[in-house]
This record gives sequence, structure tokens and C-alpha cells, in this order.
Amino acid sequence: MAVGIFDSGLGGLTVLDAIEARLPDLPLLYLGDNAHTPYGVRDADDIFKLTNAHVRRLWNEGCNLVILACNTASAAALRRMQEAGVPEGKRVLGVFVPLIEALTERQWGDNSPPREVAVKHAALFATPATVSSRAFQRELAFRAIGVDVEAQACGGVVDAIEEGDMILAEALVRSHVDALKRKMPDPQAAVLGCTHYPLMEHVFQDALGPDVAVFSQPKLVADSLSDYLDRRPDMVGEGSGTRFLTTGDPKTVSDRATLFLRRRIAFEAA
Ligand code: DGN
Repeated sequence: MAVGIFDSGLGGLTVLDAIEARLPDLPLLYLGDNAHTPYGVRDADDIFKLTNAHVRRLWNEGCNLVILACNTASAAALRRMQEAGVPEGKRVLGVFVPLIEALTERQWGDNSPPREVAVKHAALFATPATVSSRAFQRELAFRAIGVDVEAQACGGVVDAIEEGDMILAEALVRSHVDALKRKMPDPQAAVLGCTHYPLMEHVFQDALGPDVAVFSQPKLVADSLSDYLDRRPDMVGEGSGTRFLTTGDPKTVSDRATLFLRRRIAFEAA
């Protein structure tokens, strides 16, 4: 039984890539909802309904553990799904917590009260839906005090990346960084709160300057998953290799995926 990885489109492949590098023997089943991407401009109810349906699909395919490799889905749907009740033996985890743990230098499962941390001014770059949910700031407030977060909604970046237009994506990232700097001139850290943005990490770093620590999700999520599976080996079974499902057109999606994984993969229709 594989670990399920869900994203609204192709961005979750950056997380999958890091998981494959960290845990090469882990069987994985990726599902991209390319027919409905991008989620970042949809309302919270819509994102919840789509995410809920696709996570259930992965559970029904035999995955005990599903990772929402999408911040927009994690922001709008994770808590709601967990509160609505998860079937026995199944789990769904989001991608915020490993990022926040890195920013607050905490270990998984450390539930001690909020504490002072070294980073005082952090920039958050994410989709409009993630920014307007304020979910990142809420999760951060559980763990750390005194962190001033300035969020920048990065409209258009996901669409440009999904279209493979990296020149447009780079121009948009630079203009969003400029907009952020007008609101917060000296961030100490920048959090890339969208699984598409690791493909633009070098542009964020360049535009922000060398003194800003950029936190990107893929490796952090892969490390957290590895720790989690050490404690919960029951969440995964026999098998190997990765399968890819999409709600979109398998050929088009497979062609675009090369950009994310640097290897040729074949999506099947979901
Ligand atoms: N990759 C998704 C995220 O992490 O928020 C964004 C995808 C989208 O549909 N906007």
C-alpha cells in the first residue's frame, strides 16, 4: 500500500521528488487535480469539496496516509477534514507543519507553549487563497511568539509555472518580492508557502538578497515524513515504485511534468 500525495496540479511533484530522494523504497501514488487547477483563486468551500473528494479517492485506492502536497488545500481543507472525521486507520497530513517547525526550530510533536524564536520578521509568499485563509499565521501562533509575518499573495505564478512559462513566472516572482519589500523592507526569513515555488527558489533568493533565509518545503516535508514513518510503519505496506494519476489529460500533464521531475513520467487518467 502506497503513501498518497495529492496536489491541485503539478506543484506537489516538487515534494514527491524530495520524498523519492529521501525514501527511495517507499511506494507512492500521486494524484493531481489538473482538471480544476489552480485552486488558489477558488473559494474555501470549493477547495474543501475538491480536496475531500480526492483524498477519499486515494484512501479508497488503499493509501492509509495521504499528504496534501498543496498549501492551498492544506489551508482550506485539512482542519475541516480532520474535524469531519477520518476513517479508522487512515490519516491525512498537510505541508505547513514541517515548514513552521523549521522556522521555529521545533521537533515533530513538540506541543510545549509558544516561545521566543530567533526570526522576528518573516515574509510569506503563497497563493491568494492561502494568504487570505491566514492559516499559516494561526499555526505559527501556536508555536512561536513575536514573529511578525507579512504575507504576499503571488497571483499568476502557479498558472505561469503550470503553463511552463518560466520567463513570466520569474517576472511575476520579482514583482511580488518588490511588493513585499514595500511592506516589509527587511525580512530575516522568507517562507515559500506553495509547492510550485521551489522551482523559483533561486529567483526568490536572488530578488530577496543573500541575507534572507529562504525556507522551501520539499526537503522539510520529506524529512518529517521519514521521521513519521519510523514511528508509524503501519501507515505503509509492501510494494515499490510510483504511480501518477491525473484528472486532466494524461498526455498534456505528462509532457508538463518533465519540468518538475527532470525525468519522463506517464500519468494515467484518474
Ligand atoms: N501548489 C499549490 C499550493 O501549494 O498552494 C497551489 C496550487 C494552486 O492550485 N494554486
